[in-house]
Amino acid sequence: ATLIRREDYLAPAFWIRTVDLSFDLDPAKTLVTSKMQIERNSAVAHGPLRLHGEELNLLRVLINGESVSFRQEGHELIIEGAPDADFQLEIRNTCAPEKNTTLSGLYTSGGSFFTQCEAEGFRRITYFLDRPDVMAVYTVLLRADKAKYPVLLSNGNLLESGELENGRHFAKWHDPFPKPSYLFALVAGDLVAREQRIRTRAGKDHLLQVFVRRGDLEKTEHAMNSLIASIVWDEARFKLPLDLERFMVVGVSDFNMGAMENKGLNIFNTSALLASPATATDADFSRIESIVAHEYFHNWTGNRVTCRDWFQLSLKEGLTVFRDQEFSMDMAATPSARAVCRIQDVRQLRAAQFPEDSGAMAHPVRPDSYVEINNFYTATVYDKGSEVVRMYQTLVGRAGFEKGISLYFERHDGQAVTCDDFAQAIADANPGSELSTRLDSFKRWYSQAGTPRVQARGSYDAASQSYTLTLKQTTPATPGQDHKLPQVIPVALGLIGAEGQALPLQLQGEATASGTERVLVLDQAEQSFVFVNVVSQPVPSLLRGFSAPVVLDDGLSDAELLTLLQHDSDAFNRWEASQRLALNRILAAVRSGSALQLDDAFIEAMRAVLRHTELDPAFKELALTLPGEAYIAEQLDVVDPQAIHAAVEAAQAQLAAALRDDWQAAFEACQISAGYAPTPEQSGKRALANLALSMLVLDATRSGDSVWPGRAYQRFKDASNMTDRLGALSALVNAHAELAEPALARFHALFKGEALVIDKWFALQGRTPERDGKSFARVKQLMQHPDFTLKNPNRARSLIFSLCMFNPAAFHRTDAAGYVFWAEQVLALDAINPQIAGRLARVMDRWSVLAEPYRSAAREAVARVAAKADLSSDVREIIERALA
Ligand code: BAL
Ligand code: ZN
Repeated sequence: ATLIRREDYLAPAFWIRTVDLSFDLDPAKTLVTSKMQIERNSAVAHGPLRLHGEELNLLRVLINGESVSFRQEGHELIIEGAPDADFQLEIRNTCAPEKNTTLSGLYTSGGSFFTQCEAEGFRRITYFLDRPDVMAVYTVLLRADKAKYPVLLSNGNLLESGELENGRHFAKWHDPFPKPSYLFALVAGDLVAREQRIRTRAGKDHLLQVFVRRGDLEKTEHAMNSLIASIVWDEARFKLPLDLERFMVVGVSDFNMGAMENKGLNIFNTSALLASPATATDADFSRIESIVAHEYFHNWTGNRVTCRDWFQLSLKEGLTVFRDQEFSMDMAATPSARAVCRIQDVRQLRAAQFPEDSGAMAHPVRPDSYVEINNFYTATVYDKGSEVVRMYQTLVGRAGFEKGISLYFERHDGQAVTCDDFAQAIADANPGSELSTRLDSFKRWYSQAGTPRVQARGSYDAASQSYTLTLKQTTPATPGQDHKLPQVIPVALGLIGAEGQALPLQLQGEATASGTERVLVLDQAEQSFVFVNVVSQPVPSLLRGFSAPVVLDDGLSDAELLTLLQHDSDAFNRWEASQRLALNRILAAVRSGSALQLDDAFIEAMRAVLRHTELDPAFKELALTLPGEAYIAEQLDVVDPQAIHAAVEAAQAQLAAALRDDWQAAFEACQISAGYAPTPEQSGKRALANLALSMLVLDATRSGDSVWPGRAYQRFKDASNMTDRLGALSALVNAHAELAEPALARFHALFKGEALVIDKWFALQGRTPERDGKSFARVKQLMQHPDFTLKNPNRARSLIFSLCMFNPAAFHRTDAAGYVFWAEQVLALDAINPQIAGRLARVMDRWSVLAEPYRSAAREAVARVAAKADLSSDVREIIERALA
């Protein structure tokens, strides 16, 4: 495995302009013929033609119809004698789809054929210049047995289809848009489609289709609605229309990612596509909406303009995550529901990306090197990348950002470009803006890894009625980056007066105040801002809406946090105040090694939130949910997962007991009589009802009372939707109630044939809080369950990842059995599917911050994996970084 460096980028020596592919589909041996029109890149010195190919059986190579000499070296096919003039290269090879357990390239799932080509899967189908800057026009002929594979799909438009001899048939597809090979797709199988014809604003007609296995059709309505909403939104917000007559989406149950944006033929993990009220939760409905949107939005941000090389991955991913987050917020409609979206996105960023940025795999949004690109589809590239795009919008304003996007497409439509090109377009569209005047330093967000720390301290001078806010920033060292320069950090803020009122904001030197919220730009290591005409000592509300992906130390006291929780007009910071109040208490207990004892001030503040007559249930649920254990661990230099878990459990138990009557009132107030709809309003109520129920069952189980466990069991049995059913089941399981066992058995029996629901059944047990080693033991036992298999990524994730990533108290054991289990599963998965194994390997990114005895045992487990000679390059890279 070799290290690939961004600075070594070279344009390709050849361009492939068109490619005619024909497939004779057979699960054991598929024959692929590829005819490519190729020309030399005159800008590059002459050299051989080097094509990528992996796990292929080469049958013949012709140039302009004549045989030509070639050699194969590693994963390359090298042709020294390629002509200078344009030529046709014909390659014939076979591959073995049914043996392909990696789910990269062409593979079979449930008796149908599917492809996954991003990032480097196309080379597992045929020999090609498999790099995103080589864009070709594809024509694809598919031939297969008609009875087994009645549906034959590829990118673009259907040119013709018909019958062949021996019960076979064919379909020929043409995609008019030049595209990189990673966007190629084919599907062949016994599938059915939900169809919808639409006319867009531009007056064009389009056919939308969602293909799934028979029996799943009624679970596609939500995805279709989400697709239509995405099309409408992108036209309205960014003036980006659907550019194909036909847009297809296909579901597959064996899939490494959530979904894939192949041009005109998106392929989805069924978990990101199928939903019915009986089988999917509110969270599933909202995840499906955002993933359908995400893949659709890629049609412009990713497909029409793509990446020059894989180092630029965030060019399309960060931007497209930003777009899907904006879409979800716009769909949420009310200000409060928008804030809920934002809070959920930030919670996710802090739970996944912050730890990544402080661990062995820390890398910039635009990485400088990689061994295996699959390892860089990360929270940093996606979620921090999205925060970087959000900061552009914050700095140039919403209208300015939309102008920037227009200029980006004006300049680069049809091209493969870089993050620099994107930055330049946004800046050039906004001359004189806060962005364009400091573009070079802003771009440090692409090159510096690590989460910046911002310290904020205010001092009020009553005599001059001025308030001086001093901001300091530092970014910690990360692997390979010892010294960091200051970042450009937009700090949205307001000042809150003694009565909770928003104070007018006037900086020294300004003639008048301008509103009660504004954005300061911190771009030095230290800067002070002086506000004048401040009538009383204010409480600063900083980093509103989480205006930059940083860790903020504002030094606020409990009293000041309580003021924010009560009065801040920014819902994000109100929520943040609730989390900080909880976090301070949990951290104090963990640091001192003493048992956590919640104080009345905190409990009364939480009671006030729960009883509040104006706050939405969705907000209440978020504010009353304690910070996650991964986020708590992030705040500590030495991490004892058991101590963290004990403090969180104690806080939960005390909140459950102290607010018992309020939980009951909230539970009852959140009952819904209307039919199920996955709206923000209904799902907020269900979320709070489920939290309240879990608290009531927890408290009852501890005190030996059987009323609430009984009610939860009844609710579990009678539920009319999966959100309520799984909520009640989780309440019983997480509280280790006696009724948990019969409920689990009943749930399994009820949903035997529903793979996505059985995944939930495994996941719930994988995440059950540890009690006397029983949760860990149960996971090991479930590995033997007839429904368990390592081959299906969703199933492997539901049990193994749930334990290793989301159940710290069950995983981090003093006897190291969790780590031994992890090492075994990484190795077992690596033999089947290196991409999934690489993901699981990431669990040990932060082994070195663990307290003893966990630290030594974790290191030993990592070393045990490292000792295996034939690891995939995926796992090898992660493990070597962990040990570096
Ligand atoms: N491009 C890989 C899947 C996604 O981010 O949409
Ligand atoms: Zn994406």
